[in-house]
Amino acid sequence: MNAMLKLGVSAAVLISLSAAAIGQEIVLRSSDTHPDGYPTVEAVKYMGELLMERSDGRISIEVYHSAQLGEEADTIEQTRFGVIDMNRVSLGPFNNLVPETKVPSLPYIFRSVEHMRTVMDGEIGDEILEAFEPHGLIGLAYYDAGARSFYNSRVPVASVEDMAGLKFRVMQSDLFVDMVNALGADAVPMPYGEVYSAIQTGVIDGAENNPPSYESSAHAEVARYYTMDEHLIVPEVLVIAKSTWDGLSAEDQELIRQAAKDSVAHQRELWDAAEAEAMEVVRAAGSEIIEVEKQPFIDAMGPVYERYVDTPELQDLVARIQAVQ
Ligand code: BDP
Repeated sequence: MNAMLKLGVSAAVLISLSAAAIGQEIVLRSSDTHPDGYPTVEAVKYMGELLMERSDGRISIEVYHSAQLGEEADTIEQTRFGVIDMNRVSLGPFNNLVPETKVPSLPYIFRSVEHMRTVMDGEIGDEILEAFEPHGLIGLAYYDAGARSFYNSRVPVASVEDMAGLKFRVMQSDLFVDMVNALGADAVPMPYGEVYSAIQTGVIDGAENNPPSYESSAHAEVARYYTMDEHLIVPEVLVIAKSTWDGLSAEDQELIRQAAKDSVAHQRELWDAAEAEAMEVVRAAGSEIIEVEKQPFIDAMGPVYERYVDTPELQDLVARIQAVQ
């Protein structure tokens, strides 16, 4: 090695050492309500590995899974104020805060998971990500959450009529309360972590979620009738606090954005496998899976669309989503 080169190498080592010494290593704390091993948790960990590699060990992510940092409504607030750097949440709990998120949270807005992926991967998805910024958050990427269906502890619901009088927990969004009411049932908004004991003690009859959540939350143990009405295909979103973001260099922002995008394909692969596995597990454990005709459920949603798609901008967004092939 020639002398100049040696000098260059040792200077570089020195600079990176001193950067570490004065605390320029960036550790992003990220929240998730799901347990370790769940596809969203694993995807953010994977994103952290990509970042470590691409930043030569300078940027990392610590994932706090299993709601260690709190229930989603609270962690969203904490992320807005920069107490938590990153958060992986369903779009649903953002509905009251970011109006644009109501559209992909509408029942039956997507014809299939494939349709959802095409829409959210395109410019409509980007527009909705950008809508987070005025609320103190930067939207980084979407993950899959499959389709959500109703489950309960009392009756095998096989039609809209069977929903009458049942009490279902929904995520904390007015839109989902009205969705359940439109089906003739009662809605109880409640944090995810309280649902198991609420069903067990009979405070509610059931809830609604995708198969991996139905299984990993152990709700299947207390609510064995799972009706495949697939009313919501609402994606998950990964956000970062705007205050954290604004403290990063443009290069680091780009590294983070790209690593988030690059974790999506990995999450989807894990998702597809988790969904198939969850169905097997709950079936084997005694859940009754009930196939239903979806059209009457779709037809009942008219009033929800009328009420929530209430501005020309949201109407246009709905029309554009429906037009995507
Ligand atoms: C799961 C979502 C999670 C929500 C949960 C819920 O991944 O973000 O908190 O549903 O129903 O599918 O609250």
